Amino acid sequence: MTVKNTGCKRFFKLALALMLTGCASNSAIQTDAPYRITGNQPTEYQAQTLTGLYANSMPMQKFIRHMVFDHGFSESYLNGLFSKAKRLDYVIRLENTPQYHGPKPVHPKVGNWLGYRKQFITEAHINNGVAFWSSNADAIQKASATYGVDPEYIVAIIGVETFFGRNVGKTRIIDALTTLAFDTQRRSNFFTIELENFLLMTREEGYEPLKPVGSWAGAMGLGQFMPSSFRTLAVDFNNDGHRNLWDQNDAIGSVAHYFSRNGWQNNMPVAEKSKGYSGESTIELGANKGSEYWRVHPNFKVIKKYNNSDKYAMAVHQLAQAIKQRYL
Ligand SMILES: [Ca+2]
Repeated sequence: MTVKNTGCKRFFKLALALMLTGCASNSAIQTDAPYRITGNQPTEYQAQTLTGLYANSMPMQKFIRHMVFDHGFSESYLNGLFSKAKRLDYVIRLENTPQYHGPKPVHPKVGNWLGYRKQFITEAHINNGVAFWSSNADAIQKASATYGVDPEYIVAIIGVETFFGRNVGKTRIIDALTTLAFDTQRRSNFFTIELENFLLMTREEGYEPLKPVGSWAGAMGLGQFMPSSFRTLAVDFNNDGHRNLWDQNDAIGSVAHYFSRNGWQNNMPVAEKSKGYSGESTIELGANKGSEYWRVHPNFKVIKKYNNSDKYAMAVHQLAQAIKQRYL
């Protein structure tokens, strides 16, 4: 869906580091719910006035008024909370870097398709995908059956997004979204709405609002859901009463739900290689010499709903096929 971006260089370095250390278990994956609070919003944020880095921000003041009048938040709570928000220079830099541009945050366009492919169709991704599938076989089978989504695509999305939960991002979501909403121009409306959804999410789900971390663009958990998608599409798949996208089971169910709601057709083709351009359903991927042509099916467009890039969708497709071949 969603959006994310942690920056592929860092991703690649992490993947490389994991390969070198031979880490093939799921031990690095955080599966508990460290961000949850119980009861209502934390009271320690109460403040009469807005202080900190956003003390003089007119858009911030306007946003707080909106949250108070339209969603019934307490003004002193929001003053206290946003007095602790940080403006992150690296987030501004990433947002203003042309290679990250798109209707939503997307993966950076690193080189051509073959260069992009190399980052995700790796032995480490395939082996760790098989391991992730094996250790979550029941949840993946149940999600596939419940939502009618081929299991290998659930696994591959989580692999491409976060290397199976090992790279869920370290940026505080409230800082990322506050910075993007009030200190950047291009997609400030989009991110203001996501910040609104984030606050609603923390209230609805009982999350401590300064705790959740994720990508620089505000995407969370193993499937990197933006707050608006979290609210509408995340599911409590392990039936513990909470939606927690940092939990493997909930993430697996939520990714399958996302695909289902966006029109996935179970057991139907996604893409096949074509000799040349053959009509509207053909995509062209730039390779070293010439181009690759692929005939794509409706399911390919469903993957693009997750991240609006042909390269992204093709990487998910090829990783899914490679993992399936080794798993079965
Ligand atoms: Ca749950």
